[in-house]
Amino acid sequence: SGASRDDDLLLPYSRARARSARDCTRVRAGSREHERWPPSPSNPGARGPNVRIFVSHFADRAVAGHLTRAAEPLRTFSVLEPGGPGGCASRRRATVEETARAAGCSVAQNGGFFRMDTGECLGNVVSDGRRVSSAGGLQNAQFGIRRDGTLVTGYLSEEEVLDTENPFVQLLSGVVWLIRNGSIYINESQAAECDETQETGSFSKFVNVLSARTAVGHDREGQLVLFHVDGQTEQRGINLWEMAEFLLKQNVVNAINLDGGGSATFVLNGTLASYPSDHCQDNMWRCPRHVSTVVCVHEP
Ligand code: M6P
Repeated sequence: SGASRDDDLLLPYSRARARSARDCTRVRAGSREHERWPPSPSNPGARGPNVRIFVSHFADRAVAGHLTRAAEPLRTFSVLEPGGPGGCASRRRATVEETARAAGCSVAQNGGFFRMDTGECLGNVVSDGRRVSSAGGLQNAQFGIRRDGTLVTGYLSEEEVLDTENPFVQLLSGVVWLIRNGSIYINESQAAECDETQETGSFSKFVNVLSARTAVGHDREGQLVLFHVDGQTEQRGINLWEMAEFLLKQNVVNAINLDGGGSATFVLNGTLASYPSDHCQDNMWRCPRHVSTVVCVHEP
């Protein structure tokens, strides 16, 4: 939709309210709001990722999850296509375990959003230097690493995604920039982002509903941070405000929300280590969903 805010004011109330998508305008050129974090000095003695398990109270609910930190993200973090290279082109879907085992990830979670009916990877995907999916300028929260190790979080025009001087080596798209430079940025995200990238419902339902959630970002030391909590849409889990507040307390400086709900999956050394909410064919059991891209922590 090309309608501007001012146009909205001229529309009859019902028509303005009926618009399902906000700001799904393509930004091809120029600069959009984002944050850059300089690469931290390399530390050859650094060990593998630090994985912490928590069962924490959010309001009165106990919710279980994982917080992972990894040093030297340029050398230890990859965005992976579903089932390996070529997965986005072939609209493949795979479990996080399948994708993570093949790539040797010590920690892996589901990553970007995808179309549940077609398997299409949504948004930007740069996987180990290969650009395999494009947002086409649609505005959603991005997280990426440029060739020199700079961590980039926020909004990017298509021109900025395609930069060749210091290109992205890893990049993926979420929905909602949770934390910008140490402050919660959810209201601003709701005004700025295209909400057709998520299929949960209205943008405010997507933000406020209890669900399983995942996120990616970085802390004040320039370490990569992965976050995961178990849940079940509308019954268990946390909303985006609760996730952002948790991450702020963990010294996270910038973070974006990745796919959640039945897609939320945490895999440790190739083995499922979370309680996914998706049902198996037999409704009594839960099965890890076949998802799209994966965020992976691996050996340097
Ligand atoms: C479908 C099924 C269920 C799942 C539900 C919610 O009905 O796949 O098993 O629990 O979707 O999925 P989500 O939390 O991803 O919205």
